[in-house]
Amino acid sequence: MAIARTPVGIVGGGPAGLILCHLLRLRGIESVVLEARSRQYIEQRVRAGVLEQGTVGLLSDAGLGARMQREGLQHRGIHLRFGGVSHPIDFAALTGKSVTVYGQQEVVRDLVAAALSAGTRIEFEVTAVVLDQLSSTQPLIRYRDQRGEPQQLQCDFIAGCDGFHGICRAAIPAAALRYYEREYPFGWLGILAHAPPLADELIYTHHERGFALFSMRSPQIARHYLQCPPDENLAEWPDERIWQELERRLEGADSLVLPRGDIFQKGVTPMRSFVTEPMQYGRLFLAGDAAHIVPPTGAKGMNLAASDVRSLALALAEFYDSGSMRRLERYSESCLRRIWQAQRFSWWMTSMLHRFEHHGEFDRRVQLAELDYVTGSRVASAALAENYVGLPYQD
Ligand code: RFL
Ligand code: PHB
Repeated sequence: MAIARTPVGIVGGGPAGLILCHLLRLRGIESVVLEARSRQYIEQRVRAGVLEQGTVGLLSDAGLGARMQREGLQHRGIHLRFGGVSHPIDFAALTGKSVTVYGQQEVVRDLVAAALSAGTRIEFEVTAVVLDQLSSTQPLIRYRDQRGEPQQLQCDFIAGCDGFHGICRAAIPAAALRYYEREYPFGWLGILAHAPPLADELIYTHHERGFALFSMRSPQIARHYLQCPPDENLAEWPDERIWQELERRLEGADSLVLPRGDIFQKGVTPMRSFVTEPMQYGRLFLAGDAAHIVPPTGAKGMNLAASDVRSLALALAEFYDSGSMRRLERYSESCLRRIWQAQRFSWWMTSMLHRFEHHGEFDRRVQLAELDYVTGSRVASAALAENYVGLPYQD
């Protein structure tokens, strides 16, 4: 069996793992990324779309801004729609900040290109990944490489960036962790279509038939979502039914017309809130979806992955500069504060905008009163805006 060594072994080549690898390289710290899927697969996986201003700044400062500045769409706000009327929330006026729509797979593409051109090792299509000796100063990753050959990677630290279904969180003894979880009784059916976006800004729609979100990826590509049962069968959603349902949830006095086009991607995402505490065990540090999940209503998932690994890179840099573990020991605590803020915001947006089957008429009226307040009060709009554009980094 081949045995290799690296300062930081990174399990998972999603946004968390790849951004971490990039930030470490900028500080002269080598790492190896092990990814279960192929390069083509991760570069085409359709997921998040909204980057907070802080995430854009982090990526730009790390030299990854060129294509994002060119192709990303800067948004100065969103619309909340209910009772058939759209209400603008103007982030720029309320906070002086904006967000950028730039697909997660584009961020991943930029990161893979940067890593490979710098000669960083990303191993794709690894299997049978197992972590060992996590409490020692030289933890191990065992795995099989693309050819099925057994390999062993000895590290100073392991970053568990392998998403919600990965193996890293599960490698920690159950007694050492605590989970906090909420499942929602619905999911989102998402589509990509060759069609112009509905409007300049994203429209989050509360409707008695269920939530809908009208988003975009470019001036030619629309991204829309419909609230649906969590286990919805896509076969029951031919394109015509999707367009009709989107149109019904858009009905209103302003008679907005939804541009249609060829649907080229469809998927159903269940919704959950989930937090692991702490995000560390011995020399294993969890980051991104491996440690927490938010429902997509607040557009926080990829941004949290970026802020986790920003903290982890700073803490690892302090270790390699000075030998001090001080910042690494505080990693979990400092991330969790921001994570719980994002959890609260995502849960709140989800609760305010979706249809809940168990709701009676009273609950529905309260939901509408909340939407009325949020869109009618400058203070309440500003609180939404401040969270959506992203709370400031604490360190
Ligand atoms: P990822 O992206 O899941 O990456 C984990 C990587 O690890 C690999 N892997 C393994 N590799 C090696 N060995 C193993 N045993 C492995 N097991 C798994 C996987 O193949 C994968 O490449 O986690 P990461 O890096 O933490 O990034 C998190 C984000 O992907 C996620 O939070 C966002 O996509 C969530 N999200 C959104 N976030 C936002 O910030 N803004 C949004 O607008 C937004 N919209 C969304 C979303 C997620 C969605 N879905 C489908 C879940 C919209 C949707 C519909
Ligand atoms: C998206 O465009 O994919 C998107 C936008 C906003 C969200 C979630 C997803 O809250």
